[in-house]
Amino acid sequence: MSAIVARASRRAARALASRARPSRALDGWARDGWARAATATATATATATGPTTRVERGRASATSASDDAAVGLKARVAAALERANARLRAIKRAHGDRVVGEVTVNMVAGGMRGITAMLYETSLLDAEEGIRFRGRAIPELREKLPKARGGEEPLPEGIMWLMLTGEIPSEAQVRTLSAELAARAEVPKVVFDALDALPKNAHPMTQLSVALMAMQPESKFAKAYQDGAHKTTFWEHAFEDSMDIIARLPAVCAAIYRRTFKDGTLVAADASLDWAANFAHMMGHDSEAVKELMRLYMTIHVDHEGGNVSAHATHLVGSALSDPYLSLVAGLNGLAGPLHGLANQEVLKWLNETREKVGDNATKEELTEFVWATLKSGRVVPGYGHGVLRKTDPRYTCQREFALKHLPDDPMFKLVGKLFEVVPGVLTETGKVKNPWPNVDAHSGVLLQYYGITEANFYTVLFGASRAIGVLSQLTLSRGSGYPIERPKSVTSQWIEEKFGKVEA
Ligand code: NMX
Ligand code: MLT
Repeated sequence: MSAIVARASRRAARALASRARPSRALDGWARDGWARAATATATATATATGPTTRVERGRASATSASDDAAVGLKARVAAALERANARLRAIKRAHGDRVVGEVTVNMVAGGMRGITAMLYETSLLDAEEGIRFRGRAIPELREKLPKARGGEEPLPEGIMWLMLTGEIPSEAQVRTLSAELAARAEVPKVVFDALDALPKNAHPMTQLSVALMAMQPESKFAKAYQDGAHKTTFWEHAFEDSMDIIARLPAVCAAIYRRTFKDGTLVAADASLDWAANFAHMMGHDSEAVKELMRLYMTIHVDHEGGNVSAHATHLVGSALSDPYLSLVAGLNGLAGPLHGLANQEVLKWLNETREKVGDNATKEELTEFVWATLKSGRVVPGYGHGVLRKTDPRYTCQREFALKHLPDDPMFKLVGKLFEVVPGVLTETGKVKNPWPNVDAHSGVLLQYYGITEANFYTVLFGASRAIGVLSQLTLSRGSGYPIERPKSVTSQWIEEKFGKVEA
């Protein structure tokens, strides 16, 4: 196995060497970052070829990772998996027969809400406090994860590293990862051909799905499986596919953006930039402010434990050993639903509708009336409510903090703030909404539109690019821990009556 890691590191080093001369002038961060990344990758190669067993490599990694990027991500994942698997075996031995919870008929008939039924390591959602990534809440991560030089928001590469390894990466490790992603970023031509075959008005999420499917024939996981790979190596192939997909997403998504909403000309990648900044750049949005927003946006949307539709769908499909391309597309197609990720586009449309109807200086009474009108027309209030959360989403709160700092006078931001004062009251008054507070989608569009990304139909693609990092990280870990095919039991309504008694309709 160490040979595989070593091969991967050598490949990355070669790719880095060939790409380490971006045509545009590099700023200090980038020049520094590239030089250090190339050195780090070379060192990773040496480290990975050294120890012969997984355990030895894990130990060697543990000593050097603290001070440098000397150990590449794949070797750190190997070491983390080894620890995690030993722990999981011990947990099963000690607690395997313990009861986690009870399942009522209402839970079975109610979208499985409240049923704890899945292992998912990258993040955990608390109904009151919100999401924690490997035990760490968003404010802590905003402080501790590495940032771009001069930037204040975390780099999404950092949270990816954290989710895959459980470790906060050093700056050097994150720069190594940025560089490795840049080295893998070339998108095959077939993707653009597939996009060109679609009508221009195909929804951007449909385009994303098709683009990823066009890349699927390149799956290293699928090929390795067909070539008879041993199951203990599955995670390595899943990791390779995941890295390729994440690396290519900025170019793919930017192409979708520019062909759907701009003149169709593509902006070349700037390999000196970090992943999120390059994403903004390829979309054609080059200000430092947009790059900072993209870093924050891509960090906070990555993961929301395992039960949400996109994570669960990816996890489920992956459990059949469908490759990461097939699995991710399943998840993204779920994200494209209006009760899930598409809610961010719905929010912006609804805010525009609100503004048109009641203007910028609406009173609370006028806004209350408008919210009731939305409900009475049989629609939901987008951006409010949640299947698990019972308080304001901390992802909403951190976007509000960003807005207070960068766009305090934006009329749309003010409208979002005013709605926060009336929507929870109205939803509570309905007597049925379990969580009347805003979720992540209530805020994201307002930040994007402020910086000129006004095309609401594109917003879920941005969510999807970020979510890919989370669900593919877990997919890699799931294969590394040998999770079985997922297959819960379903029952018929007749089965329920036969078990608990016949009822009169
Ligand atoms: N507006 C109107 N009605 C709502 C809302 C809302 N924002 N939230 C919940 N309800 C209704 C829900 O439709 C259900 O009605 P009924 O019994 O008539 O079917 C009732 O309240 C009970 O639902 P809950 O148990 O509170 O919520 P549930 O867990 O079923 O659904 C959501 C969670 C997120 C799907 C729901 O709150 C919703 O539709 N919100 C609006 C869409 C949205 O913002 N989605 C994004 C979620 C975050 N994300 O990115 O995925
Ligand atoms: C998410 O980010 O996936 C959403 O908040 C939905 C969820 O957690 O169910």
